[in-house]
Amino acid sequence: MSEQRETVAPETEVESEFDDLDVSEGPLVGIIMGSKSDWEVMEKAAKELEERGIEHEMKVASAHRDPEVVADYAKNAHRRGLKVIIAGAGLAAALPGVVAAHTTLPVVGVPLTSSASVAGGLDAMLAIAQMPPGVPVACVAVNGARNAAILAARIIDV
Ligand code: RP5
Repeated sequence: MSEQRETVAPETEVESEFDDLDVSEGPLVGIIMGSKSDWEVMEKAAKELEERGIEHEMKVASAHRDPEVVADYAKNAHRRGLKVIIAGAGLAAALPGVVAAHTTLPVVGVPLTSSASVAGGLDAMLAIAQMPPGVPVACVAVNGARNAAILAARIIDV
């Protein structure tokens, strides 16, 4: 009679290791912006999330200046436990749309004014709102970072 050995499928071992991982402790909302010059306005989103006790993170990366960084961030966001991404940018504000192109997570875009803005940020607002069918981005008011955070909180229902 052959020796009986308990065998565990490799998939099962991996799955049980994942069972021990607590992703609930990581950030739920990612706040990304195109430039350090956006920080002052985008901080209002962080403050709102802070007050609501919602874990979040902030990152500066430009869709035009750091395209690979932005793509990697968006591609890994779901796996890292993020539920919503808030993306703020000014001028030709491609950032929210590029993030949305690389993730199925909901993306809230914040059009920002900057020193070179046209019509007080209308350039950024149109760039964010006028997404092609199939790649949605929610768009709040120009400099509406706080509303973006409130919307993110409602999306994740906390
Ligand atoms: C955008 O260009 C940024 O989001 C920022 O609002 C604007 C100006 O950037 P800086 O020249 O101040 O870095 O990409």
